[in-house]
Amino acid sequence: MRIVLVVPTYNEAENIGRLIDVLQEVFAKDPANDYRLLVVEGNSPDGTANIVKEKMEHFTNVHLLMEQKKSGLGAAYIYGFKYAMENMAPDVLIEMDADFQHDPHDVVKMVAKISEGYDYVIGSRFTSGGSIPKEWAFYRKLISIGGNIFSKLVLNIWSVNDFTSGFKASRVKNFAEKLDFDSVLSGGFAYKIDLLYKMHRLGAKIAEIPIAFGLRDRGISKMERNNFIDSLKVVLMLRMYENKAFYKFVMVGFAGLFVDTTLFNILRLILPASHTAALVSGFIAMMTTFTLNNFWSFNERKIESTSHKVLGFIIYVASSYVPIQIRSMLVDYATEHFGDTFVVSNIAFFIGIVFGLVWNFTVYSRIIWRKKGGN
Ligand SMILES: Nc1nc2c(ncn2[C@@H]2O[C@H](COP(=O)(O)OP(=O)(O)OP(=O)(O)O)[C@@H](O)[C@H]2O)c(=O)[nH]1
Ligand SMILES: [Mg+2]
Repeated sequence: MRIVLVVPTYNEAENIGRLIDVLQEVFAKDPANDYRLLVVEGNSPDGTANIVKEKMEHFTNVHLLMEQKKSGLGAAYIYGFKYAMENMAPDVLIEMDADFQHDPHDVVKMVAKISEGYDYVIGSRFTSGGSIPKEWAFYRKLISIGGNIFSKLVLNIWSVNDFTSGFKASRVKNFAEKLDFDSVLSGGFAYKIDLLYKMHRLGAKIAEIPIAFGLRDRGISKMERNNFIDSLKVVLMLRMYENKAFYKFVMVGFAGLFVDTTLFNILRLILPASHTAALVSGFIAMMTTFTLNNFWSFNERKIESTSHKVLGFIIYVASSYVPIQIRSMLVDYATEHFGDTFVVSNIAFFIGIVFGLVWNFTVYSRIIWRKKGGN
């Protein structure tokens, strides 16, 4: 496989030369694969680029991509990924920092995981065996650990423990090549969460390998002060986009109601008994909403095969019955205890509807149209 390591640098003159040397030793240990290094240089004033150029005279697998100016970590990586995919024909893209916080020797382990069949390998600080520097200030530990738990809960991705690791390998075919880089929500640090989310959505098989995240070896940190807020914003925005399916599902519900009442009133005139009309219109309305949900609300997770559609529809009908039954029990209970008035029965009815919305959406999004790729 051809592996391209993308390493962004800004004022890493003290680290980059040594990193290139160490990487060459690492690459030599895995001769079955063809490793290339692409340095994305933020036009550092400290001469980082010159050191890279010197190394390029000795090592033909080192490439330099110059940015006009420093424009953030996410921007640098995306520039590098795009360039690599357009010009270097990679099978695997690896992202790694230049300051030795990521152990270059772990690169080979990541590539081995990709060879095993994983599509996205995360060097994880929060999986068993991984670690963050004990020297970090309490608040940095808190933000890092808390932020990861928060991301996991809000984004509902249970197979990942480290959402902000900067050490990752991505399979290009079917995955990195399909990433929509233009819609990445952050040019800074939080691009990591966004790309991870997108890979997960693409159905990538994800593996974490434990890494000990060190202290930066030399040079100064470029960590932006707003990383935390930026990340929080990205996590919440991703979740909101996810909820687009929910708004569509509610609209489909209204369409269903419309079909149901219209058909009922037409059929009532044609069919001998009104209850038959109600049954038929209800069934057709359900088929309509099922189809609309399949092709619109959950279009990214569309059910294609007929057998799966039939099975999906059976679950759909069965599960839709649950909130209807509960709603009727609620109305019963409320009217018995608080009086059979318009207000009481309608409040109970409304609570039942809200429960039904949550119930149905949960069953639809978690069971019938569940995401591919686990979780
Ligand atoms: N091209 C480019 N590289 C950057 C930019 N910001 C950071 N980098 C590089 O990206 C990598 C990660 O940045 P760091 O400053 O180490 O961030 P960090 O690891 O979160 O923080 P520390 O723990 O303090 O090192 C390093 O190799 C930096 O040189 C940027 O705006 N442009
Ligand atoms: Mg660093």
